[in-house]
Amino acid sequence: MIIDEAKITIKAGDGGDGGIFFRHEKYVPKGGPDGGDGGNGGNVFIKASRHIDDLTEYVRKRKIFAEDGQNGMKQKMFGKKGQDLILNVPLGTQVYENNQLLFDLTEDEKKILIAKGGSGGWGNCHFATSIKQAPEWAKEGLPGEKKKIRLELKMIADVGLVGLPNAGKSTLLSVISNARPKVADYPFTTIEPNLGVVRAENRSIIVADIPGLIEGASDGKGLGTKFLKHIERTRTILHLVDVSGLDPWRDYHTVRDELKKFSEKLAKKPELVVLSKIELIPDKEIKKIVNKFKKHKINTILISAATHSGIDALIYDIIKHIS
Ligand SMILES: Nc1nc2c(ncn2[C@@H]2O[C@H](COP(=O)(O)OP(=O)(O)OP(=O)(O)O)[C@@H](O)[C@H]2O)c(=O)[nH]1
Ligand SMILES: [Mg+2]
Repeated sequence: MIIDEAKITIKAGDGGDGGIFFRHEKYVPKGGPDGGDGGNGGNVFIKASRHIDDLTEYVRKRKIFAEDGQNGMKQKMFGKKGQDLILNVPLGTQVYENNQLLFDLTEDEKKILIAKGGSGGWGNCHFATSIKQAPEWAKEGLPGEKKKIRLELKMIADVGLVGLPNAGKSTLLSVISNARPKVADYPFTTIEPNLGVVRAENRSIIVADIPGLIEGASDGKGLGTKFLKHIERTRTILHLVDVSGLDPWRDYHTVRDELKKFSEKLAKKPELVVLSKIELIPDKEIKKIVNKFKKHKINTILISAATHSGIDALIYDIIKHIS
């Protein structure tokens, strides 16, 4: 299962306290102050990596603390700095605090500072004055930042497949990409999103296959619309309509309505309409369906994943569309 959300508490390290020490010299009971500074606390960073698939790690480990800085020592020795922590997260992770988006990690290897370590306090060696030559105080280290954050993974695919259950989305993904999703003759075969990479014309295009939508999905029917968030950031929607269904034109609108209800932004995305399973019905019938779409100024692409008819042309269209 893909874990696409995690709530964690992170805390940067506290700064070490400044040291209070005095030089020990022969015949001088209390030499000058020589307490060193405390070390800074370790910072917490978040780093995006395309080699990480999901947020599982942060569901198991909910509290993450960076190391504290050590206290200052005698002979003006600095306390050791606390070690920084780097949390590796999948590419496409968003970081929220109090439901406000802080960072959107869409760039591989990008590293952001999420909690700053506290500064170490000054040792008493800084506080000697001509009047007070043996100060018995130093500064305490400052606390490290603490935050409760929510990590949310939003995949970044180029193309998102949508359609009713059984439209043939997963079959198409298995034909055009390296992915081998489960395919079967019943609705909701796909219950988790699948990603596949299509390689063509020296390009790699990431295609996301998500569970089918049904009427009322936005009210929670079927598997609901929660998976649509995974294709909110794709450049193009590929809308698959099964021509062997009772009323493909209506099926098309059922899905469109759910997309609109989910988000205007998603509904406004460029869409390629693909009529699938064309080997199942006579050409005459297909022509009628194509004309119906055409009347409403919607161009369609015809394919059969079973016979591979139209597949190369479809891949070409996808490349043209996202270039
Ligand atoms: N005849 C024919 N059958 C197809 C074609 N493409 C897919 N199918 C069949 O249609 C059924 C559903 O295919 P899937 O790829 O699982 O459909 P899906 O859209 O991913 O369905 P969900 O995951 O349930 O949303 C399977 O039995 C496929 O074998 C096609 O081009 N021709
Ligand atoms: Mg499927």
